[in-house]
Amino acid sequence: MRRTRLPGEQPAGGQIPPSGGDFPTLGRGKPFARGNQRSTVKAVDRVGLVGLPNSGKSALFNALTGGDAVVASHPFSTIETEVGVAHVPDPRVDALAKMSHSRKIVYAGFEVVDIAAVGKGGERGDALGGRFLAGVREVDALCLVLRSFEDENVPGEADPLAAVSVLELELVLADVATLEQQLTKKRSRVAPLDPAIAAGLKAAPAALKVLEQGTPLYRSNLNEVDREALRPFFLLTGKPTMAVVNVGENELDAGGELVASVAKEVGGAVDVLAVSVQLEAEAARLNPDERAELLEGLGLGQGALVRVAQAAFDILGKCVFLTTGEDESRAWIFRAGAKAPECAGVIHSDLQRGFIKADVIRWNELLEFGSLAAARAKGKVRLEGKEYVVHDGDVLEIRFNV
Ligand SMILES: Nc1nc2c(ncn2[C@@H]2O[C@H](COP(=O)(O)OP(=O)(O)OP(=O)(O)O)[C@@H](O)[C@H]2O)c(=O)[nH]1
Ligand SMILES: [Mg+2]
Repeated sequence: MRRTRLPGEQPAGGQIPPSGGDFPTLGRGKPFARGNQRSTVKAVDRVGLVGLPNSGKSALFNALTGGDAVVASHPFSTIETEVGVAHVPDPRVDALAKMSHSRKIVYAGFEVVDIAAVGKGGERGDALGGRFLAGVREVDALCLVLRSFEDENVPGEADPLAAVSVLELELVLADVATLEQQLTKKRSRVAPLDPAIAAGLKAAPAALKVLEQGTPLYRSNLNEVDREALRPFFLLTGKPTMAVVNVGENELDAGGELVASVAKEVGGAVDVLAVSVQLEAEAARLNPDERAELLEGLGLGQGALVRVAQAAFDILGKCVFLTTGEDESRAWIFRAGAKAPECAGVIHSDLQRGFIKADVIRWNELLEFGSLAAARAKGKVRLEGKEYVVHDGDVLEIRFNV
């Protein structure tokens, strides 16, 4: 039998096979790398940045991912969709890494997609409108980027509430079209329907009614059953959504009010954050000490990018379990409700195939004991089997045999 190593323990039997799937340390976007520890990212789902021209999507994209998408003051400067990886700073991983003296830290991550802007009426060509919708269809969650910063050199309005209604209208119209298409297809169909589609079509009229009033599904009172049934249609306003209000450097104090007014507009299901994208992007380029000094000096604490990354990861509805040792402390992403063998498979397929048991302890309990060995000596490490449903924040060590 083999198992993953305890912190500080010599490899017993064989080594865990390399897991792959790491992304290299990010270039400019390494605001969270620290000391001599290397930091890498494992990515999963995609969050798309959605907004009017010149709202700061590409600037936010660059700040989150360390990418170099074109940031320019002319509208519709983003034509091709850009994809980058953002990582999710996690104080639990940091604390475990400190405890285990880990050489490497790996945070959870997600992909960020810089989508072409949506325009009002005739402002955009059809090709660009098509690109916007295609971009939105491909992502798992949306982040609305709403411009509040004033800058006479950057054309466009600084009106977050007006931006919300334009964006919502565009997304709602696309969803109406999708549902109407599905209903028309159904009428002309003779063969029996796939049960999932049939269930979706049953929920379609209620959803259409909501959408036709201009309400996106994310802030409708459609019930859970109907929402679930609509999944096969990949509706745009059915995706989890958050919003970033891009505030000017001179507006930092008004962030709270702006957030409140936007939050009222988009409804409670949408997380809203105020971010001075330009400032954060500049800070992200500095070394960690200078960055901390700049952000602290402005009263921005650790900066808003951390909160944006955490909120984005949150709406994706994924959980993380943790592993820790001298080699690395790491957050592994899993689907809520997954059992121990499936989680073991996230580390490596061999661990799932040969899964025997998992040693499990809550991350904060482990910190209290200082090491797995100490926690085990006190009988605080649980030995769980194949039916164990893993929780967010569990520290796992897999016993396996292949
Ligand atoms: N003053 C100020 N300018 C900003 C801020 N964020 C972005 N900008 C500027 O606004 C312009 C547009 O920014 P982009 O990031 O290119 O905007 P975008 O939403 O990607 O624009 P499109 O790709 O054309 O849709 C650039 O000149 C940025 O430098 C901000 O927080 N403050
Ligand atoms: Mg852009």
